[in-house]
Amino acid sequence: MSDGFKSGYASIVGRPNVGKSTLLNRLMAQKVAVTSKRPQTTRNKITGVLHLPNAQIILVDTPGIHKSEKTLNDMMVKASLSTFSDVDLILFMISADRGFSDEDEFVLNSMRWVKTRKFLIINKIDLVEKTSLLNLMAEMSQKDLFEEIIPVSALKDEDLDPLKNLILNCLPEGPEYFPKDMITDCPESFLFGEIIREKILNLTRFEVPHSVAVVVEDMQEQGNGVLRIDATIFAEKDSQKKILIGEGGSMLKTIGRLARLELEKRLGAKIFLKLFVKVKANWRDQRRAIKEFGYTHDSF
Ligand SMILES: Nc1nc2c(ncn2[C@@H]2O[C@H](COP(=O)(O)OP(=O)(O)OP(=O)(O)O)[C@@H](O)[C@H]2O)c(=O)[nH]1
Ligand SMILES: [Mg+2]
Repeated sequence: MSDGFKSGYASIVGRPNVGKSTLLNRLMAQKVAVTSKRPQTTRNKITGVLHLPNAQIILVDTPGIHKSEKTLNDMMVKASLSTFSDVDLILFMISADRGFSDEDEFVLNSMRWVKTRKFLIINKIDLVEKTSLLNLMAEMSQKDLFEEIIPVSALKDEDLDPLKNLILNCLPEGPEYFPKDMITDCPESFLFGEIIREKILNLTRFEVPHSVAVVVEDMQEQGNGVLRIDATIFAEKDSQKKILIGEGGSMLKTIGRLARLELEKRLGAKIFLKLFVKVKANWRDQRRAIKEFGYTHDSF
């Protein structure tokens, strides 16, 4: 351990859609987790390692905590709850435009008795008037649970250094847990699958976004500088498969083109993206399929 080096874990938790993954990406200054306007976008714990001159902040983005009957959702929520006592700091996020809702209360109750230090992040302040923000801050300070209440716009704020510094102040002296070139512990293939899934979340509606899993099956350099990626999109029903393929294959083409462009930009290489669509009935209720698709959880 080098002298005075600080390191530790901070997990970002809250109900779905408050902007947790958006904040992770902004703090990291790069895309580590996918985001979308749909609730329940994130399905795993996603780690982002922020390397600072004399410190390492390990940020853990988590699935939105919510009530649901599905095994997948149950597993997602367990993944979030499991971070509470493993981290040095909990960043509990709510969104200013929705105020403190019953769903937020549900999350808050799940962490109320956890001893870990807690900050409240009020996100999306770009969407509200100053007076309603001040009222919300006053309401939340009455809960007497948070060391800090920090209003931000994860989407619009230019400077998140004040938040970084507050997090840093909470971290103990500790080792460099991750090597300097490591920014996440997610395998590259998983992130590529997520980028494809993100396009599907943006392009489809109703049950389709939630029913989809994407698995990168193979990645091969093709010699001519082209990287070939084979990925399978799993849906739960034939009707969903039809929507994902679209008329004359048009939807699948759009998904493929948007994902390929983003992957090419990210890797600075030409990509040949081959997408397949398959049906795996009720996979969200099958522990084995959930694991196979990469949505694992330690104690699950
Ligand atoms: N206006 C505004 N929108 C935001 C802000 N932060 C996030 N969003 C939007 O809110 C939506 C949800 O963002 P995500 O980051 O995917 O939310 P999340 O909390 O990770 O959601 P789950 O993974 O489903 O739990 C996206 O459309 C974001 O662009 C913000 O500061 N202002
Ligand atoms: Mg998310």
